[in-house]
Amino acid sequence: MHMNWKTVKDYTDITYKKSNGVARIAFNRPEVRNAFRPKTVSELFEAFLDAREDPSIGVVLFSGEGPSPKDGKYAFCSGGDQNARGHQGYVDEDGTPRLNILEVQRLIRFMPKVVIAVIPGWAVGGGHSLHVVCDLSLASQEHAVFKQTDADVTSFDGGYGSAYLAKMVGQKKAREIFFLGRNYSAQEAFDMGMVNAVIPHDELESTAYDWAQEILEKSPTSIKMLKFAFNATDDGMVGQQVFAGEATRLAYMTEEAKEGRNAFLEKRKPNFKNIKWIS
Ligand code: S0N
Repeated sequence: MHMNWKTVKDYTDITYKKSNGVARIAFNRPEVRNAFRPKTVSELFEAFLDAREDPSIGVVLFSGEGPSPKDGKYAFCSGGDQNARGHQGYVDEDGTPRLNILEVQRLIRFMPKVVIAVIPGWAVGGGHSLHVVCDLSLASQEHAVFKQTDADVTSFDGGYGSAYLAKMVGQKKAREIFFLGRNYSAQEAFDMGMVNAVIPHDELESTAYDWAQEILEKSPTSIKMLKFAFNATDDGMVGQQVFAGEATRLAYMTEEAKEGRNAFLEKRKPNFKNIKWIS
């Protein structure tokens, strides 16, 4: 299907567009390898929230604009902007230190829609963790590079970025990625199981869009329940809560739910006698 992107809102640090059931959110600071500062994170949060709340959207593509006007290199994201980093976090325009990228991670993790990381270049530090938390990852064959610098800059994503990564690539490999901080190509990332496909750079965006359209042909309730089921095993009580919330929504659609509600409103005892105990 033809990509017919329409800009949702003009931001300074990101771009945000929609087309045929797909939202595309991308970092737009290519001159610093798409590092995020507090303003970037606020904009990301607002855009992801909008995509989550829009019932016409089923898939979100998460990428990075580029190439850099300075040297022509591509990036998904190089993590927290080290120029904005103060003693207590990343300092916003009001001087308040923030550590809010984890809220974006949770939005991605818990939204009932598929989020695909579309990785045109560097995925580094907190940027690496963002691709890990996405449901799927597609990487540029020529330009994508994966790297964890957390241990170089005294930073550590002890949540999804590391522990969930280990579920994906295995404990030994995840520890190697963090402890040595080496560069890994798209093919190496694919071979260790943290990337779904390696795509020629010129076809990356259209392939991601095609994957999104393929997903949009599936049953939305199935996709949503499957995502939350995949999550639940690693997310403890919160995973159970999110899965159970959707199960409650399904229960609301039954005849017995109507009887329970009507009985309360009509101030009578509910009559569930006609409801079968199906096994
Ligand atoms: C990405 C790298 C490997 C690219 O190397 P390359 O291609 O040689 O380019 P450079 O010449 O190094 O960079 C080009 C220009 O871009 C600037 N730049 C790059 N990355 C950053 C950055 N992260 N912050 C600020 N500027 C950046 C360069 O300075 C250069 O600019 P000029 O042209 O002016 O010299 C390489 O650049 C690299 O290693 N970058 C740093 C990667 C890094 O260490 N990132 C931070 C890791 N930590 C986090 O992400 C924190 C995570 C986090 O936020 C968090 C964690 C836990 C709990 C909460 C939080 C939270 O904040 O919420």
